[in-house]
Amino acid sequence: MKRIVILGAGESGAGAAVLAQVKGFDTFVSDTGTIKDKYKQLLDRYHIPWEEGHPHTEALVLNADEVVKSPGIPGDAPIVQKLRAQGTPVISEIEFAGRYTDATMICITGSNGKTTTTSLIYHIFRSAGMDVGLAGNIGRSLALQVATESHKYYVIELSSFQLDNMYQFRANIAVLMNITPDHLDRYDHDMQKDVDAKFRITQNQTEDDAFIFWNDDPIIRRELARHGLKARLYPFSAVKEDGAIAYVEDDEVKINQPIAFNMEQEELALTGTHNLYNSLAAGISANVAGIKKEAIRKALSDFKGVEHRLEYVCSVRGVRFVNDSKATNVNSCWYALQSMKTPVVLILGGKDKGNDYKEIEDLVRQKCSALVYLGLHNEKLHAAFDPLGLPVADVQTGMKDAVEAAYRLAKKGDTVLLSPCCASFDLFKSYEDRGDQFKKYVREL
Ligand code: UMA
Ligand code: ADP
Repeated sequence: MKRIVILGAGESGAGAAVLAQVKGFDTFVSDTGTIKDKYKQLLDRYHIPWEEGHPHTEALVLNADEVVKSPGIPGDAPIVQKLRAQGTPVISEIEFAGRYTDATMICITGSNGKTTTTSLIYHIFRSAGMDVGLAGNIGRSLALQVATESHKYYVIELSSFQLDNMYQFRANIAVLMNITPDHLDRYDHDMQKDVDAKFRITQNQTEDDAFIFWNDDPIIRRELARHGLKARLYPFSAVKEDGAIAYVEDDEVKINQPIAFNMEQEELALTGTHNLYNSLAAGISANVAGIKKEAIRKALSDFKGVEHRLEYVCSVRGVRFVNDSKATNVNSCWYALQSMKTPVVLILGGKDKGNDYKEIEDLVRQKCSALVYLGLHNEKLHAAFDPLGLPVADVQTGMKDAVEAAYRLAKKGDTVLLSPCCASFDLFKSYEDRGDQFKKYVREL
């Protein structure tokens, strides 16, 4: 019997283990940390053996015929290197799950906008009554769904980490939002490695498939010239321009292919330039899948947005508070600042992933009235922004103090924006925890 070993037993690994087990493989799960109770229960329910809390046991891992690696485990982890050296295939959960479904796969990647676009596409498909599953980096294992339910379509958010170990998987509709520096710590500070990972979303695509992408991204254009794709191309842009098949003209959103579609821009539920891109990408995906225009229009206009992404919290004595905790890189903060219509007190900082703050320097100068640095190590922020001469608060203690400092610095009519440019892991459990704490302390003001 073929032996499948799964490394990591989080959302991805536990789901892959269930799929391997129901497909009749000799399945084993190894996790160096502590497996969460809900995943232990899932593994036990399917009688899957597992280990936790110590380095992966080589005798139980290296005898695998194939290994499914959780995306959070780096490719240069010692056990992965050993597997590679002995020629054992190491694949991702998505690659594994893709073998056991013939559903139409709509896959979304990019540096920013993945979750919003994925959620919006899923919302359009659901509203249109399609049989659709939601999976991937958004927090739901594809493998578990393939093992336990079946759908005609899957909308899958893919991180670069998930794309890294995909080989045969084919996206019928692939969406690439943009490519900007992120996760450089995981790619040896070599951005091309991240670019190559993202472009893997197009590998194995045929003439019958669609590739939807932002026409104005210089890196995507450069890579397109290099790759010679077979898929039909659907470039979108904010404005009508050479090559773009979808854009805004005279306040109208227009998608010209495959079926002509239009709607008033002001009817879009999501605002801001970045969200226009997300709406265009979602609208094209639905159009390519053959969803009726009326259904697309309705769903693009009644979508409720996603928590922690430019989420309005409330106003306190004339100061608006906006939670953009998911802005974990500099580019997403750029779009947040660009969409602001009032002076901004910006709360930023956290675990730096190799950030270059030059990208937002002009916008900070134009839009910000004060800054709050929130992190255990704020030296880089001081070096980047203190020269602008804005009032600054340095907070190393946590969100309560950051919210109070921002409120003190804000004037009536200002917006306090949490858009940190950084990961959250120095002071918080996750970006959700950071955003939840922000909302809690704002409401206590
Ligand atoms: N572990 C090991 N060995 C190691 C390192 C970790 O065994 O060397 C174990 C940990 O103890 C833990 C498990 O691996 O129990 C966790 O695996 P994981 O980090 O891959 O996390 P999952 O819970 O499986 O979630 C993963 C994605 N996580 C990451 O890529 C870090 C989730 O994306 C995704 O939703 C989920 O699969 C389902 O597809 C999260 C994420 O942070 C949201 N993504 C990054 C991002 O969006 O920026 C890429
Ligand atoms: P991802 O899943 O790629 O991290 P999200 O949809 O969760 O993307 O959004 C992450 C952050 O990026 C949020 O702060 C959001 O305001 C911003 N953002 C959303 N869409 C885009 C886009 N198309 N381009 C740039 N920034 C975006």
